[in-house]
Amino acid sequence: MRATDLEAVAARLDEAARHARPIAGGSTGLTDTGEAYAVQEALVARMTARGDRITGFKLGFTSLAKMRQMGVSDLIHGRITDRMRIADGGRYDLGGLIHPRVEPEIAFLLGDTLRPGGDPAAAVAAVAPALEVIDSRYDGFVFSLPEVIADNTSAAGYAVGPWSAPGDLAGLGVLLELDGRLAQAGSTSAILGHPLRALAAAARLAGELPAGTVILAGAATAAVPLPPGTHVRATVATLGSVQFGTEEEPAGDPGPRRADRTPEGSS
Ligand code: 0L1
Ligand code: MG
Repeated sequence: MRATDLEAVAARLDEAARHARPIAGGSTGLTDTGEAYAVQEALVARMTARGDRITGFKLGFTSLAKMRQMGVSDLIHGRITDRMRIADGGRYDLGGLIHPRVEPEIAFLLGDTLRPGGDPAAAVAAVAPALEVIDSRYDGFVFSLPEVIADNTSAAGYAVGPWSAPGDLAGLGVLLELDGRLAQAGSTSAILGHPLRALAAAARLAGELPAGTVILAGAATAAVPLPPGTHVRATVATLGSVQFGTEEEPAGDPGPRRADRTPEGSS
């Protein structure tokens, strides 16, 4: 595809997100993952031009549960920004989202530059339980692999719980609860066999990630729909919990959806 066509796909996805109006999967003409990442870059550039600050990197489809749920078999990656951040214990307004889902994850905080082929454990300063909200900009979460890559891997929101010094992360139990009821249960081993492997993959895919980057390692379970008026909590054994409550959707036109998120560090 020509550069102008890739930019046009980025513009369509951006408008879909800002006005909560999904587009049809299969309508982008994307068939190549390299071109899809070029669209993602253009999409993220639109966000940063509006004032978003990139805070981290996310991996998707790192677990069999997620691959099966979405019918794909490749690891993908995207960007998270300060306006996607949800305060632990806070409220999260779903207004302006299309059809949000939530999934439990592990977050890493880099204390040192993470380089391809480097020792991922040595670069990690801290680890935390995390929740990711995904909100595909495609109708019904139906898309091809290049299309979900172009859509910044459905990134919409993320919450990070208390940071701990990194310990043994193998085989830790992961629970996702909605209003105190178990929605999903899994293990950190579902993330590529060990969450540190996700870090190695992130370094390979990103090239180099600087100290201070937050990395979402990917979901330990399938994602579940996130309704308004819900208390959601993820618990990872030994790491603790992260939680937030969702607000009722406001009536009427939701308007631009990224403009009203809490910037990182301000809550
Ligand atoms: O696992 C992820 O965070 C990537 C999600 C992309 C696919 C989806 O929308 O489920
Ligand atoms: Mg995820």
